Amino acid sequence: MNGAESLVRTLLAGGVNVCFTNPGTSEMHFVAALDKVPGMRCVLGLFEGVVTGAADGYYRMLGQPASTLLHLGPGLANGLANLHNAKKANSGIVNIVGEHATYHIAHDAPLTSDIQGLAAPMSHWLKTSPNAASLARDGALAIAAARQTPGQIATLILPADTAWNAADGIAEPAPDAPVRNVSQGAIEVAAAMLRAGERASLLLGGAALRQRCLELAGKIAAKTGCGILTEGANTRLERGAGRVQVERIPYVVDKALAVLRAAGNLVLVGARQPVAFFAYPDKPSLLMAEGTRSSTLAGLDEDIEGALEALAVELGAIETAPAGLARPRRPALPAGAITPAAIASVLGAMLPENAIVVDESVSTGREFFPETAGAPPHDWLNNRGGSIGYGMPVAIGAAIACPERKVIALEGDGSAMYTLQSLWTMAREGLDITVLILANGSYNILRGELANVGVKNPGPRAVDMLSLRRPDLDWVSLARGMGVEAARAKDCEQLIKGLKAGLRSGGPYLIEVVL
Ligand SMILES: Cc1ncc(C[n+]2csc(CCOP(=O)(O)OP(=O)(O)O)c2C)c(N)n1
Repeated sequence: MNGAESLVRTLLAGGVNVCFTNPGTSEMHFVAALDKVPGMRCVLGLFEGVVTGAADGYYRMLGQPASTLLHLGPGLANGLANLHNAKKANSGIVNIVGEHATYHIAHDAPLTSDIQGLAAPMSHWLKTSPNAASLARDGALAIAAARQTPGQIATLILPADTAWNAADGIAEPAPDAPVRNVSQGAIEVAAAMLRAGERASLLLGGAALRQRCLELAGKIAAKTGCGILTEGANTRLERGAGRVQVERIPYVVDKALAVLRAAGNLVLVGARQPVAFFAYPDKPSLLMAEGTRSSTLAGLDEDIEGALEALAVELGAIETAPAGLARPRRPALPAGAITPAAIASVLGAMLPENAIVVDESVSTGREFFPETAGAPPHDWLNNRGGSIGYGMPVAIGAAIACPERKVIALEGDGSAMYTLQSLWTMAREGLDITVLILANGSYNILRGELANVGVKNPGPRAVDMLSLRRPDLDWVSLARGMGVEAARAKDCEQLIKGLKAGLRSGGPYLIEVVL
């Protein structure tokens, strides 16, 4: 077998059986090996941001890394923004990047570049495999790195001759290391903070946002009266009827400061001290209120569920009924003009049980939570890295990870344009994804940001840089042009009809929601 085949077989032996790809000449032996070895699901993306974002969504839902296959430095560079988002979401990815044959690099051919230099900032683990005999072992190291807790971006650079030369066989990744338990000291400090009689809150992130952990947090809240908070954007939040609700720290700094003033001291569980998304003149970067303290119960690399369980035991809360359970509630279906509030009601009324909501709704979606809190249990995924264009690719990965579940992608029209090639992959793979394009014809959030950073009375040229008009985007045509059925909704009745059609279709469907 050649190196490429040894790598593909190593990936499969290591449980990596999906490859999101956009290949080129230097990866042709790898592509040929995909054909030769059964068991790898290969998914083509027509832009590398689709590929890396899909691998992110896949990990978020399964907790298992997928692999990518990208074409040299430029292919990697196209995928970096969503690799950045995946890194911030702690998603494990075996990120494979082709490279020229080792002896060709010295000649500075057109596609030669510093791939390691490009990859390093977005990778936790990075290696260029030196020869075909090493490739399987390096692949196994990459898998083991990606499978760490939390997940890691493991970038393996694959010179073409390592793929085509003869290899010895496959390699097996080291078994997953057990996740570290938190210290008794951390549990006692957290318990003391919650018992102290001062106002306190749990700030949850990462695995702490899964149902069992939320239930434990709810028990602790019922016993101690503490609040339960999360960061504004999360990798995967399990919510809906019967689950413990959490309050998100708002994006807008003044609102965030008010929430944190009310929250008091913070017990951090899979989360860090909260920071503002951006700096603004005369506003703080760190959001914790003056005079409050924080203690870390568990980091993302520790056993978060075990830590919450131990804290609940320490506080005598383990048998307590959890506080803050969301009661089942479906809002009434609205009629007439489409507003952000009306969209929230439609979602609350129609979210199917077990749906996966990928939220890139930006300014339109700020108030989607209250109206959807009592919908049947579902997952809510946000952009952890702030680089827009994450939503539709992540929806692809989630749909491939969970083919039995309905995926709903809520997309600002500006954000959706970054990775609209995703629609083609959705059509080709027949993925059960309903995309709502929130078509306000602008980078609406940035209008507010212009004021927030202190720009008064912006002129027409500045305002024009935040407009998506001239020409208007025709999302129905864009979707149909990529094989995705689509409808335009100009009022709530049309939105409801479109959402019904999309959810019933079992495949990809796009609704242009005209705001
Ligand atoms: C890669 C990248 N480029 C630019 C930005 C800056 N940015 C943040 S939000 C935004 C506009 C989002 O527009 P849209 O998705 O239509 O949502 P809206 O603001 O209209 O609610 C831009 C350009 C970014 N976050 N990431």
